[in-house]
Amino acid sequence: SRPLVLVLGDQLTPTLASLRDPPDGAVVALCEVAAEGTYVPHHPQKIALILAAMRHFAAELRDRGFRVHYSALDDADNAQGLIQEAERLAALYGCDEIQVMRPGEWRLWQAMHERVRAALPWRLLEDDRFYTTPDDFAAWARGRKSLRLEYFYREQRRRTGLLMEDDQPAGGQWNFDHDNREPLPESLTAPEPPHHRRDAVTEEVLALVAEHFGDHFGSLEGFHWPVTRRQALVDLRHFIQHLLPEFGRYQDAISDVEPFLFHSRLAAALNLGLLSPREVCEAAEREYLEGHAPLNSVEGFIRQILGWREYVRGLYWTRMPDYKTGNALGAEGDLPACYWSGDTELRCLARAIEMTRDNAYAHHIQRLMVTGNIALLCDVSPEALCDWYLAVYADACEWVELPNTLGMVLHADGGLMGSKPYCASGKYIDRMSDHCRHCRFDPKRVTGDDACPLNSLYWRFLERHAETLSANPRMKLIYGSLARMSDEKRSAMREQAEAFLAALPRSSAWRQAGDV
Ligand code: FAD
Ligand code: DLZ
Repeated sequence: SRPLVLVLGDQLTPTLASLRDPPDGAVVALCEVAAEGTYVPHHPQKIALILAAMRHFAAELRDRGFRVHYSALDDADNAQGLIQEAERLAALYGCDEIQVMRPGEWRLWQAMHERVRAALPWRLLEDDRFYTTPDDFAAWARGRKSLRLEYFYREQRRRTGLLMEDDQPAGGQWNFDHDNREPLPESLTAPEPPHHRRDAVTEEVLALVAEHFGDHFGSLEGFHWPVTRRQALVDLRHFIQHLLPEFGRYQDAISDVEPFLFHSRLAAALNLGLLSPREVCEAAEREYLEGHAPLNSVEGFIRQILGWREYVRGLYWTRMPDYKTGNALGAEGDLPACYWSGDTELRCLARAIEMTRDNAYAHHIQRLMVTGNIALLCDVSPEALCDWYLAVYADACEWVELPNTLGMVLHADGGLMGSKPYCASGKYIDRMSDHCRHCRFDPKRVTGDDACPLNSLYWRFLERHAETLSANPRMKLIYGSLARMSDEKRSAMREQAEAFLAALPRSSAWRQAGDV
């Protein structure tokens, strides 16, 4: 056979199933296409990362002896859609089938499936770069009433032997989360991330992206993403040596000035395939075994990759396409316009959005407890919020973005993923960050001009969803507090929240919101 092996922008791994034993006539194709750059208005840094990494990877494959066709974005004959471009190239090279591995998004998987029996057939291969396949997840989920991460994660620990001592978890516990909730001390600063050299290929891509996508939300200036495996390994080493020991302790902390804290920034390289989850988890485990990093950090980190990352992927592939239509709390609001402009008096929100604009990055707690929580409290619809998260982060790909946003943040899957919504008031932000000190609002006040809006929004949210949430055992305590409040207090809070929402400008379309 003479296949066209299509390698997608997030499949940049030389040991890919589709690249293992190519027949003599095989042509490997990587395709830059306009459709992938615009189906949501991706952050320019995200587009630049993917295109620069694709170009470097194509060169690497050529060095390894593959016959490679690279479609550049501004090639005159580029069909500008992945399916169309692959079929055009297959015809051009006289190929008799197109091979591709499972992509990262359902919409592409479906489009490929529709062509399995076409005259020029597509052959779809499983992506084996993860610890688990969707079939493994389906087998684990079969017959279970609840699909909690904790049980999935324990099974993966046993299966892989990571942080296991015989059949027991290292340190005698599966979970050290109670050690991982410290706010940042005032004097502590986190080490700067590595700045990689930009070669001519990367410079050319940055210019191309500035020209074609420069009007998207986000700045290109602070581009420091690793675009080759070698650069990704530098980031991994930096994390292991300088950040991992403190990763656990400050995992939930939020800072007004530090965008990255002790987080790894490795998600983008992992998702593109520049790093493998195995090498990253094993590198972290080694630090524990050699006594360089404490168990709470190493376990916390491995849980994110071996646990959460695999779990959300399994959920995505076994629940799509219905998963995407979930809206269990009936949220119908548009996105607050400040998610594009940064123009808000809420200091925590403004800083999370400014950091997102500057870095195509916000750490997990900013995504969950700031931009996520505020969207939840403002009734933002899953569709509007998911499109935003998919656009603005360098590591965003739907298989991981959707369960996190729709499930974890918005509770829109009815509790499949999380047993309760992560809703929080201004008190939480005040405890975990130093934002409130710089904010015009007072996190201790619920009503009045200078009251933090998150407080009244929080109680409004609980009131509004009492029917769905009050029976939840994990929310009994908080609904008890609500029940003990006087009617006057409750209606004053309600009015305060409704006035805030009525005055909140909203716009899902980033263009209308203007530049930050
Ligand atoms: P670290 O804090 O250093 O964590 C280590 C690694 O664990 C990450 O690199 C990532 O691979 C993995 N990880 C951590 N948390 C999660 C999680 N909840 N789900 C899956 N993997 C996880 N992650 C993405 O990779 N792409 C996304 O599009 C994405 N969208 C998100 C949207 C929302 C609303 C939320 C709440 C989370 C989202 N996450 C997403 C998960 C997580 O926030 C990011 O993986 C993390 O912030 C990336 O930064 P880091 O590499 O410094 O992570
Ligand atoms: C996000 C993205 C962008 C901006 N551009 C391309 C591209 O030109 N070619 C490509 O193959 N992939 C691109 N991607 C990633 C895809 O949108 C998509 O997420 C993955 O290919 C799914 O596996």
